[in-house]
Amino acid sequence: MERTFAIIKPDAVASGNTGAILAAIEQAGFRIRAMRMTRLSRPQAEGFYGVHRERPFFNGLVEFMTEGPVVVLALEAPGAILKWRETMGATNPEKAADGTIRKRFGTNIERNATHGSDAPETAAFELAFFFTGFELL
Ligand code: FUP
Repeated sequence: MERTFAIIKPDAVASGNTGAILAAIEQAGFRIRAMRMTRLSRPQAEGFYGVHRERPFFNGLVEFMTEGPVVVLALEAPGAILKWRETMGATNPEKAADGTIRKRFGTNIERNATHGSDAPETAAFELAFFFTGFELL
């Protein structure tokens, strides 16, 4: 079993797609191990996306991620990290495969409905960023 970290981003929460995305997550075979609706502060969003600090899209990304509530999730499945990346589809919804979450619910490369960890180290960092050890037991 492997765990990964996911976010249902402000665009998808605001457009009323939280439930549909949770259903897609469960239908894809993930077990939801922890989940919380929250709202990211600016320092939280800047810290979470710290690896992108020097990128031209950083400020827009922080603005977007703080504009409204998000749902943070710990997902479990065999090969969860890669499996969740495949279930989400490409970063740019226009390039994402049919049936993927970003294709179904994303708008553009910034407002792309969901986040997923890209490697074991980032999954560990991101899960610990939002959940206590007790919540992940
Ligand atoms: P991903 O791992 O698929 O979420 O994609 P990246 O780590 O490359 O990018 C993280 C987030 O930055 C994306 F989800 C959206 C945002 N982004 C932009 O807003 N513009 C870009 O050109 C690239 C990424």
